[in-house]
Amino acid sequence: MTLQRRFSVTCLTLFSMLVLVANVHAKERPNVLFVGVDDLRPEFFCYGLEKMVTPSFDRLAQRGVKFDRAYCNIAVCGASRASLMKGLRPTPTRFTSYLTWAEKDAPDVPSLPMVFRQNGYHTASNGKIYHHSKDDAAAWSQPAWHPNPSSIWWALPENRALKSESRGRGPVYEEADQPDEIYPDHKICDKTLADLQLLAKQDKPFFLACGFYRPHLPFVAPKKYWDLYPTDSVTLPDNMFFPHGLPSAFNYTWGEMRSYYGIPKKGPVSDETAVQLIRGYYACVSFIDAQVGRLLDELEKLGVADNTIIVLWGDHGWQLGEHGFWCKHTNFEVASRTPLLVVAPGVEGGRVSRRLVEYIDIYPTLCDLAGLPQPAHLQGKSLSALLADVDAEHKEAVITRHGGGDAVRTDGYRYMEMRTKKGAGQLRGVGLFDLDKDPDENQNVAEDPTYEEVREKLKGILAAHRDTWR
Ligand SMILES: [Ca+2]
Repeated sequence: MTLQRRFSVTCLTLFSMLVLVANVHAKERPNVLFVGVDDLRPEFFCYGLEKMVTPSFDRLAQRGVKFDRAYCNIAVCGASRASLMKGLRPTPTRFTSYLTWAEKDAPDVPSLPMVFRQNGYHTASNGKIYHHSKDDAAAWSQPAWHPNPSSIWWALPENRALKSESRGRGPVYEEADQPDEIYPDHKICDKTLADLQLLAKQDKPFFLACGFYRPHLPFVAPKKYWDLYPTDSVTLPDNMFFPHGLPSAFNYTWGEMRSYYGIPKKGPVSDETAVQLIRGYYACVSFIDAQVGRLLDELEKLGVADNTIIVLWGDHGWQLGEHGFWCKHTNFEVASRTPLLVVAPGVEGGRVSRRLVEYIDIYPTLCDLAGLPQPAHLQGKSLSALLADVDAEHKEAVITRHGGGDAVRTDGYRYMEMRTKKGAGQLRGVGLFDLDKDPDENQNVAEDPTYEEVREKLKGILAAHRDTWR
């Protein structure tokens, strides 16, 4: 063998060893299963709601840390998702509506999946992660996948006909004795299972995002899930009224649901309809829970469960009749509080954190858990200290905004302002709730002199936050 040939062979061997080491190192890095569920408020058995049949969400809570007080940063789909995925807060001009494009509102900073892709991960997205299917396309190693647009939404022909006759958005709910397999969320789960089977064999770690459509309206789920919640088991909230003493600037007309067939254009829904809507929401939650169960089973079957981080998030809360409201789009507790479950290698399961956390904290947390550097632009704070010690210090307040409203939520209070110019203009009204005495936010105490000191402190936190918009 010539010297040159021997040198080449040596280099090749060294290169092969380096690749091998790199692959072993890459493979040792944890995978990520990133599960988003549209419009999912923490309506689970493990969040203390005993009527809920949510064994898979509860299984995640047993395997990981349940965040009891997690909040979205804006209670509307597209904007909340863009904020979470970019790790940036919404402002009056950035991440403002359900039509938000993350790549247009924050073009200069990498998204969460982009950072994983840049660090050697295979990244993939199935179902609803961003509002727009083509948003942030460069972040994915394979094209983002969605069910066929003609895929079934309502199963019953008469309900599909109502939609095709252009009566608004179609029926608001459907209880049909049909198999899970025909619905888009089951298909999203199937595609994710197929990806898991391929990706588990690869040398690279994966970041696999799976976004489910339900329990977003319309509340369409197979009958067997409706049967879990008989009509006589459902109770209406006891605060189906606008909070006492709160300025009318905070009123909300939930136009999203009124655009569905069967919902009045003005005024409240009947109690009978309210019960059916709540049953439908619960049925959708249990339907999605069943899909999440299939994902967890597959991770175990493939032998990758112990090396896979799992994050389960909604994108905001939902008003199920509280305050006389339906849908999201407000800054009340029910619209901004969200589920957040985190499972990760080395993190002891079955624990609960009561610390206030925000969805912008998810991005830096995943960077930490995977050992990736946090990009400089991030505005959230990693939850890694809380995953080690659920009582660790985190943050004094979380901030949620929507439209003209901004709200700060501390351990014991929620302070809200409503302003003109999408929150940047003149003050239209102030709300303050004492959450120890009034956890359902039924009595505004902003004008009560007893609370003057609290109100001024929270007003200051919000003013300082507003300064960051400039
Ligand atoms: Ca949503």
